[in-house]
Amino acid sequence: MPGLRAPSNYSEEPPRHPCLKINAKEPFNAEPPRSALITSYVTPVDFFYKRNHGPIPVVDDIERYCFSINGLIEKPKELFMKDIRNLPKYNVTAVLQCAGNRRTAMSKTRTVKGVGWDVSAIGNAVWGGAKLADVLELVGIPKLTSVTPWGGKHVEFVSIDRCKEENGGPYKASIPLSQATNPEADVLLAYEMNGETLNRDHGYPLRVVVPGVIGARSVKWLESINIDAKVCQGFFMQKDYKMFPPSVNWENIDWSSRRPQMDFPVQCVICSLEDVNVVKHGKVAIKGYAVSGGGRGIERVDVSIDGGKTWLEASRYQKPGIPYNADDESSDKWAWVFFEAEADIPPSAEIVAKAVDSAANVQPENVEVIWNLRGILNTSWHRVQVRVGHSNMDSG
Ligand SMILES: Nc1nc2c(c(=O)[nH]1)N[C@H]1C(S)=C(S)[C@@H](COP(=O)(O)O)O[C@H]1N2
Ligand SMILES: [Mo]
Repeated sequence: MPGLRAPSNYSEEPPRHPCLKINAKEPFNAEPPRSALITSYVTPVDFFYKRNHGPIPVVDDIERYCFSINGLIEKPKELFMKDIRNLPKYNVTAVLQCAGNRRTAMSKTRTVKGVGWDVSAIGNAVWGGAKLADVLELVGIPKLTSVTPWGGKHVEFVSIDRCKEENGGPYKASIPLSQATNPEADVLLAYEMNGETLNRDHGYPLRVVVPGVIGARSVKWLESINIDAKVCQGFFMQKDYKMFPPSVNWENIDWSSRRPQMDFPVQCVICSLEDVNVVKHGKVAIKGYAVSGGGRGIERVDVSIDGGKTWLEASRYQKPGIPYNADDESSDKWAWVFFEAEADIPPSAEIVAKAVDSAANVQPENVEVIWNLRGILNTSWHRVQVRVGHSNMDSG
């Protein structure tokens, strides 16, 4: 492909910040410490989790870089960076969350398959780019289209990276055409992250950002777009990132029986405390992030210091000092909400947090009831243990 190249090994990886905890080296998968997440509403690029399935592509010549739009449309077209930059630019503050976030905790109940993640396979960034709805108009697909005259119903994004799951082929995924052509869905072809040119780890020169949907559908290093009658048949849509019940194991799994996961469910995590803490004083700050998929706001975050017997409501904000209100026009619809509470704890306490979204969806109490063999979507109540005692470590 002009200007964009996929290395076959890991000799051309970009530099990364040393604070990241590396969960897998090749392909590179890493997350920041949880305490780093709540230091800033907009996650700095260096601290933003990196989730890859192959070596990071290289741009040799940005002037020559282009991607094609093909499939069930009137006429295929090639688009260059200048064509995308010529369209109206939008900045959308949106969370990207890997479906595997909190997988390590799920695997403690029963083994699951996949890269282990603590609670930081998530970040909130300001993505800058063109709306996919505007891009698709360039090939004659009007806004709010659910099917093209040639029967196209899905928009497939194809990358250039080499993934072993695709037998050396590129990463790909699709979303419904109705979502892609809906300006309010804010699906972007992004070339900026937090006001800077997208870096290589996050998809330079151009990536898809699908707000409110698991990160797996936000394809990086875009090589082509395909308008298809069918949902993408790639590995990551058909043989991965599907939610199975706890009864399904590797012997009886039928991948075709389930839909590809799209929206993520309501989630919240305490980031001011590690899994096990020894604090000097009985007063602890309980702070973290809460977010829901599909653009649903966070209605409430409840915290408990007695393992969930009694609860108190945390305060919520996106901008420091301003209480969060999901109905407020100025709230960021696709972004996370920080929550905060302070509590006097007994000598030994289990601290719990659970969020409720605007559709009154609540997180499940236990990980066991949502256990699934791929270890995705662990949104169970987040629990940490705190003991008051003497130690050099003081997280209070
Ligand atoms: N081309 C390509 N796109 C990709 C991936 C990938 O491996 N290759 N990983 C996906 C997954 S599973 C996630 S969670 C997000 C991670 O994006 P990030 O690395 O920018 O945080 O990118 C998605 N897009
Ligand atoms: Mo992911």
